[in-house]
Amino acid sequence: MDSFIKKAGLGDILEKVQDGGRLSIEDGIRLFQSPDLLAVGYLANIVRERQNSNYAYFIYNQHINYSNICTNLCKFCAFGKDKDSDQAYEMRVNEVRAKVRERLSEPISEIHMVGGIHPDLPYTYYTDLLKVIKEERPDVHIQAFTCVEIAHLAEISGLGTAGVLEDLKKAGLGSIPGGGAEVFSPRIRELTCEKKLSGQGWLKVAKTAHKLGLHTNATMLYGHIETLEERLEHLNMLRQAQDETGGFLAFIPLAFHPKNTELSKLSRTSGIDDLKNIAVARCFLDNFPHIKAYWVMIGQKLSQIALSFGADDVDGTVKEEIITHMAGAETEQAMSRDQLLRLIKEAGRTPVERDTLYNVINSY
Ligand code: V47
Repeated sequence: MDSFIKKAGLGDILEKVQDGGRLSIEDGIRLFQSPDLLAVGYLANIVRERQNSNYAYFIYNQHINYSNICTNLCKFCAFGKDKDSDQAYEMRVNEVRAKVRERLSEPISEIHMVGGIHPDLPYTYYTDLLKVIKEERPDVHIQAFTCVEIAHLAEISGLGTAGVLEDLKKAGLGSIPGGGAEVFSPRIRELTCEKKLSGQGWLKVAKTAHKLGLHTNATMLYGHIETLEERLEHLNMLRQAQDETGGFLAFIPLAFHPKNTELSKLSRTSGIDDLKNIAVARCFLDNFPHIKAYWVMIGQKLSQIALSFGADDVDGTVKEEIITHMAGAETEQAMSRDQLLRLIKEAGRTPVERDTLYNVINSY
């Protein structure tokens, strides 16, 4: 096996991976540039196996997008709408309550809730959302509000980042999802999402959350106008932040979907790039416990294959995914537990139903 990696010109990276050494930015770029996908996947699989043995995780979760009204209007996003758009929506708190009630008979352990940066909803709206969810489902873990939303709430509440996180925690917030990271590079942000919180700002919110005992995830939106160097810089900043706090649970590469966005002339990502993003992230982010292959974005079939390319998690049942579907995703909007079990078992992994913090709910 090792000779096949050496033949691919990746012998030195294999040694680092086997010895638990740290990859450089240049190593990461070489992996992306390697024409030998199987060699890159083999390396990622070594790291995955060391970190997560043969387990592959999924969660029984529900997504709620409380509003798509957004002042940022990023060029890569088809979900966010101006307040005056006829496609704009905003759920009342009781509508969110009803969404939770609708599915009380299902064994949902996590509610994943994000929205846009709304120009005028008051801060109490957000704490009320958390409270009504907890009233309906006291045991559910609420993973809500990206670091970008948290920065907005810190501003409108006047509480500051740490203050607002403490307050949201009291109202029922359990952890923070990984969205809004996009690509940290100021060049990319300037060109695609100039109004959005900066990369440094995003990292500051995540690190503050970690210091208060709140776990967060991290994402990278790839496959638009970013360079390989910018991808690796992004991963490097995440790895440094994780060295400082240890608070990230999972990294999720997000495949750009161009339809209905201002970047609609770009093509969709290829299967090779999707797998490479997972594999390179697995090799490079040696201090991240989990790499998620989000089936909504890369499809059920590719997320199954990703379990041999560094991923150890496929997200979950999801239900009612809107953000990617507005941008042309052709995947289903939900998967059942049985479908997830089959997907994982057929990939040769042992399925584990987890909660948000990766505690085991059921193993199979
Ligand atoms: O923040 C926006 C991205 C994110 C597009 O933390 C797009 O476990 C692709 O972050 N094509 C939302 N991506 C989704 C997200 C997420 C999903 C599942 C699990 C977790 C987690 C996080 O989607 C946004 C943005 O970065 N996005 N537009 C698009 N056209």
